[in-house]
Amino acid sequence: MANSLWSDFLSMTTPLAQAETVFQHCWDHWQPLAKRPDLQPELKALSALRRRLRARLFSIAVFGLVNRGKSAVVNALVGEARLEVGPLNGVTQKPQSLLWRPGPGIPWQVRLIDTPGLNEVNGEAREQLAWEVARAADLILFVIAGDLTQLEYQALLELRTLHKPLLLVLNKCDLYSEAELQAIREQISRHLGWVSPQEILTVSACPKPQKVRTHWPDGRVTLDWERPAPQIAALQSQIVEILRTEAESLLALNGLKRLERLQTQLWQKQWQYHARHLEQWGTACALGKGVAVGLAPLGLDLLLAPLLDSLWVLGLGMRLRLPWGSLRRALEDLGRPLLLNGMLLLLAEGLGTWLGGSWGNSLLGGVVAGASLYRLGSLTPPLLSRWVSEGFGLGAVLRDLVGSKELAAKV
Ligand SMILES: Nc1nc2c(ncn2[C@@H]2O[C@H](COP(=O)(O)OP(=O)(O)OP(=O)(O)O)[C@@H](O)[C@H]2O)c(=O)[nH]1
Ligand SMILES: [Mg+2]
Repeated sequence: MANSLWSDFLSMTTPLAQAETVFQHCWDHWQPLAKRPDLQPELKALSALRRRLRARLFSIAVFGLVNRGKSAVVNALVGEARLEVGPLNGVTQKPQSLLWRPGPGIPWQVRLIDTPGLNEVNGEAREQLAWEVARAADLILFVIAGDLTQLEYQALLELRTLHKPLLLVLNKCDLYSEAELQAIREQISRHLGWVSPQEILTVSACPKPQKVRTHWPDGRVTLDWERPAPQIAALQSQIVEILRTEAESLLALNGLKRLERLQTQLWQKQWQYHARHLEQWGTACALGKGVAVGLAPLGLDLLLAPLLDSLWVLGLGMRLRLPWGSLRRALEDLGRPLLLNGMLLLLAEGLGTWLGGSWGNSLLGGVVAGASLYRLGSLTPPLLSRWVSEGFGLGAVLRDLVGSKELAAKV
């Protein structure tokens, strides 16, 4: 699809509709290859991603070190003690998700994913799982329970590289006075440099039980331990605000970014699958071009060479079943190498004529023409996924989403 058509399309539709159209193009493209065993993992992931987008399922990962109250935060958000909470490190051993209805008028299904603590003893594999969840999530809640430790600081720096919206949740605020909380927030803000003290959300997901004295009508006085209600409103309203204003763009953006990664993997495999044939075909094309340019009359050979290079790009596209839109991008990317090929040919022919007249011209011209086509083939694999991204409209929609001001401020 031409660029102008894409921009018309982008201005008319919502981010999710755009993302769904791109997914549909990719899906239609890969469906004929659904039975290829080597593509199964990526095609399964593509199918799951498409289902999630269609279901409007927004994922929130709850992330942090052990014992910070991550599971308690999830319980407080859903309003029920659904996940196990406990004083020992490593209570949560694997990611667990709960569906959450955050309030009326929000058309999104929200999945809260609790993750194992990052620094659990001998928990490297579980930490890995937690990172995978964070990478797949649309929003990350990073739970802390006091001033930042070195590990938390490093994890936050790493999370920032995912370019996802992140809410910093300071839990267990019942253990601190208002002045202490303010001091902690200011200290964290100073250390991080990219979050203001007001942006750090203070909550108490599972406050410490307190002694409650009850005076009964018969004059008895009893003393009981009672757990105060969780204080989670600040976090809840912030999430609802994000869901109201940005969920659609975030869902589309995250889905498309993951699609882009899948596409790269799929095209790498596709290239490997065809590598032997492509190699043989590339060599035959290079030889054919060399002979044709060598035999063509002077002048005509200079026109023939770029024409044959372009035909080679077209042939490659047809062999790999590239979408038509990607050929335009391919020719754009290969513009410089094509120009360089032309200049090298001109030089070689000049040198050949000087050294050996018309025979020298044909011989040297033919060799350089063949070698330059061969070189084009070696430039192609790393560029393939970019060409296809453009062909499916993925690149244009991603640029549009990342360029949108409100989102750029968040991610
Ligand atoms: N005082 C206080 N304690 C809390 C609060 N939230 C959680 N806790 C306590 O902190 C401990 C750890 O809570 P969890 O929710 O299990 O912590 P977690 O981060 O999920 O821990 P792992 O699953 O081990 O990584 C429990 O004993 C909770 O009762 C809170 O707001 N205030
Ligand atoms: Mg837990």
